[in-house]
Amino acid sequence: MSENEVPNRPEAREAPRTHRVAVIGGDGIGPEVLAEALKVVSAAGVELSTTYYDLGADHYLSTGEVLDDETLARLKSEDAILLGAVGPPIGSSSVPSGLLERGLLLRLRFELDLYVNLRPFVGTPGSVAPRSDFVVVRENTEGPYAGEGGFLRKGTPQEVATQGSVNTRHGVERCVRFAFALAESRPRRHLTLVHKTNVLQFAGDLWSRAFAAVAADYPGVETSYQHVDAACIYLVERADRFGVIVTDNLFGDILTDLAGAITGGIGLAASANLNPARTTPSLFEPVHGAAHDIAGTGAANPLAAIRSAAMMLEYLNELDAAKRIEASVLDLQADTTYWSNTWSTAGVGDAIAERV
Ligand code: GGG
Repeated sequence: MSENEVPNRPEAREAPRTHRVAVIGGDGIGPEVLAEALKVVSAAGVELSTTYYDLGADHYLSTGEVLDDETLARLKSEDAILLGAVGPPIGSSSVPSGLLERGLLLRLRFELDLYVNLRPFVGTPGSVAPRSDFVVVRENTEGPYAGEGGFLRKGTPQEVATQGSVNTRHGVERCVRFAFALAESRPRRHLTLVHKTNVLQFAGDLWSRAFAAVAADYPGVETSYQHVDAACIYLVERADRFGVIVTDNLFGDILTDLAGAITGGIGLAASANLNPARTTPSLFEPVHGAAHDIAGTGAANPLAAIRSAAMMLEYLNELDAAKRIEASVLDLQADTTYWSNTWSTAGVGDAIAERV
């Protein structure tokens, strides 16, 4: 090769791969916050091959089905799933309560074995916990969400309702192991188990023993334990003490709404429903729900959806784009006018897209 010849580098590089992403806007503000998330992904230079899945309340009302097997099979063939929000307006008489959440969101978590629900929180200026930087690892396929229970003598004055909490050694241990590995990879190698072992003596005992057993494999990770009620107080008063929290499905659901509220608002809280073995697509969604009261008004904050999309890009190995989106979110939050509460959904999306 002569001195002036250009080496054949472009051909040597792998052609950029287009990621196949299922988009489930869902209900309420779901579709509008996802539109902003996808705008930002595109501005970050990542090409997605998106397929929109019309699922949620309207789909149920027109077809009588929440998620049919054929659609589930198509979803399983995607690289990742981006979901907005699921749930009918509160008090809706046309959709039975919880049908969509259980039939769509929980079914996807169970069928795709998305056993880790990862929810990162970084305190924003002016929030209750401005110096906090922690991650909650919520077990995502068991606990009271597994659907064990039923009614006896329903509709009579003597009726009984039971709701079991399913805790398998396999399910708990794999989630705890994920949390230890995550804690080990972070600068502050600290992991807190949150449960209610003093009262929930069976589930709590299994969680404690699984936690202790896995801890032996991670001598470099400092550990602690808190009852869930005490953890609520610590989150409000000293959230900067936490590094990684691992907890069961129900405690994790509740704690992460609180975590969102103390770090800048639920409109910022992102999540990844992960199958760490990658045998099925993982699912990314803002922690907030459908918020029907503000749907269509332009008042919904799309940052949680945008940050969830960044988590999806990280999962898809688009690390540079994911980092630029996260940095742009922090940059916008440093702009004092952002906190004036007058930004529209599209305005926030545009501001992030420009920065990215
Ligand atoms: N994007 C989150 C969403 O739609 N949440 C509705 C809900 O009720 N989720 C319950 C859960 O996360 O377990």
